[in-house]
Amino acid sequence: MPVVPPLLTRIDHIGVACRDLQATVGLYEATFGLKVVSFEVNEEQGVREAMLRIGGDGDPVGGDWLLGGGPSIGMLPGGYVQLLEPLGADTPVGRFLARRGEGIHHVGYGVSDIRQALTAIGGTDVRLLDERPRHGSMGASIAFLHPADLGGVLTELVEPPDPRTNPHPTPRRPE
Ligand code: KFV
Ligand code: CO
Repeated sequence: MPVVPPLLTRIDHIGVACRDLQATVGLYEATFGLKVVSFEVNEEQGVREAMLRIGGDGDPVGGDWLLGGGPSIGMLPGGYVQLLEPLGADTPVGRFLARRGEGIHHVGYGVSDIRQALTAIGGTDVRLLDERPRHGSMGASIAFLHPADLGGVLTELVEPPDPRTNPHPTPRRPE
């Protein structure tokens, strides 16, 4: 077996398909006390979406946890719940809702270099849905891998933006 260097740095987010974004945001806020850190419409992906930060009081750093001499940035606790409402029926999330109903749509994993990760994974039997990175939430670069090649799990790679150049007002990482 070839030795594969570790590509995934953390769980970035769980993508959840829903029919009514505002109602589902309200459910997550009321049930878990989560806070929305970003609302975006992504026309290319056909979604209206909200990111809710886990593991902090809306604080992208993750509260006091790091201050206790915890792990490196790549091992931050938390991550996000990404709530996804389709912009139309003929979109990935629209088709998913019609076929399967509401529920977990994909898992997003952090990578430190998405182009390098795509090159590495492109050399395996797992199909790339995106050969090149695309625009994702909060300034991230993202790319999807085919669920049929990964045990039925639609998988997203997420490279957070460089905080020095990220135009988004809500940083995903400590600066
Ligand atoms: N998970 C697992 N299987 C899925 C799936 C999912 N989310 N969506 C579809 N499938 C399966 C489906 O059950 C069917 O399997 C097959 O894929 C084709 O279904 O065994 P079966 O029954 O043949 P279709 O034709 O209904 O699906 P279609 O949408 O045309 O294509 C599926 C897929 C995965 C290729 C497509 O949805 C895709 O390219 N998705 C990547 C883009 C995406 O999902 N964007 C929305 C999220 S945007 C986001 O997360 C952002 C912006 N962000 O920053 O994080
Ligand atoms: Co996502």
